[in-house]
Amino acid sequence: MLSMFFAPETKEAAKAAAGAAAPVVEKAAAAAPKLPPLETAHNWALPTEASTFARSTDNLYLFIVALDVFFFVLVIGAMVYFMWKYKRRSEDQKTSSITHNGKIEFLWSAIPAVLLVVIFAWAEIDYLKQTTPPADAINIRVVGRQWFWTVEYPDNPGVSLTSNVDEPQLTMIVPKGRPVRLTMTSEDVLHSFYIPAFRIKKDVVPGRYTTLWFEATTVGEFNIFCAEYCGDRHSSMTGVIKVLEPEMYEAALKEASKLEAKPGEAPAEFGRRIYTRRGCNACHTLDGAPATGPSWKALYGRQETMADGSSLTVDDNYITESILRPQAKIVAGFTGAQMPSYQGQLDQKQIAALIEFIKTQK
Ligand code: HEC
Ligand SMILES: [Cu+2]
Repeated sequence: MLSMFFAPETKEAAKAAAGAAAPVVEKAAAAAPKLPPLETAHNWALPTEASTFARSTDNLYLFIVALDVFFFVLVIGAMVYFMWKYKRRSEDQKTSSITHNGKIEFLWSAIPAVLLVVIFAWAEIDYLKQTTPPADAINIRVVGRQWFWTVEYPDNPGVSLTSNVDEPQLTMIVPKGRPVRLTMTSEDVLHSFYIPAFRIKKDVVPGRYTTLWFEATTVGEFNIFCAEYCGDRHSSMTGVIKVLEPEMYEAALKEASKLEAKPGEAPAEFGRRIYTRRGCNACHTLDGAPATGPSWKALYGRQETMADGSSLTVDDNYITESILRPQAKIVAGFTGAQMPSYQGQLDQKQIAALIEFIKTQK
């Protein structure tokens, strides 16, 4: 688990080790932002404080640590002192009869009780703040899937960002100094949405909506993690949240979710970018190994057997249908419910580029 604190280094090492075996990952890495380091703000080795909740959460945490240290020294110190003071001095020394001391017993019950109430009240005040999003918060929807996040902005229709299982990539953009409210759900198993620098974390549950809110205070890039073990590639369910000055927010949002062919870019190359940017690679490999979905190796033109026993030749129409209405025909050996529909999320040009990319996977 410690390795997450050294994410950038281990990523580099992993990439070097993987070598030429992962050409797609190499390509994606050039465009994708690196996982930002979990810099420490001070000597307590806590992550950067980048939201309005961070300081008060840390203060409470440090208060509890300080109490622990104080009582540890007090109790262990008293024990060592009494061991020395009441050591048996001779063979025939007898222990005097012990009764009790009401005053001391009262104090060692009352003082911890008061301290516990202080901790409870402090935590409860913070908790209430953290569970009541302000009415003017920006709404963002988050969907967790094995093993990526999809982030959509209802106030900016069509803006959709996806994290990536092979490389951390830009997953969410928010303005500094404005409250943001997340409405979250899962399409498969339990996940947990976690931004350490903001000190927020909440379970993302299938069939239910959970909410979370925050206000970012620092411009920069911070990690998003999944904090609930959710299967094989749970540890790569990471993303990057970017905090911007408010005046740059809307434009950056449009720019980041724009997925258009660059001038002079071959359709297959553009298709490769969509494959990683939209998270198809979470379920479809290129090396022939089946994952959650069938591999795309030698997919185009092959005879595919469906779950109902029929068979067909994979062509442009079938691929388009698989992307827009995945439930229409289910490949034998796979579950229909797992592939999300990209109806309204991928346009004709993007689908054509995906088809061109699939054709190149011989
Ligand atoms: C959450 C996992 C998941 C993601 C993400 C996903 N798929 Fe799929 N996909 C599946 C599964 C499972 C199947 C097989 C079941 C079926 O046919 O619906 C499948 C089937 C397909 C097929 C038919 C493959 C065959 O062998 O006949 C195509 C084409 C396809 N997906 C394209 C895409 C594209 C393009 C994307 C990204 C924009 C994508 N998928 C993202 C899970 C996924
Ligand atoms: Cu997860």
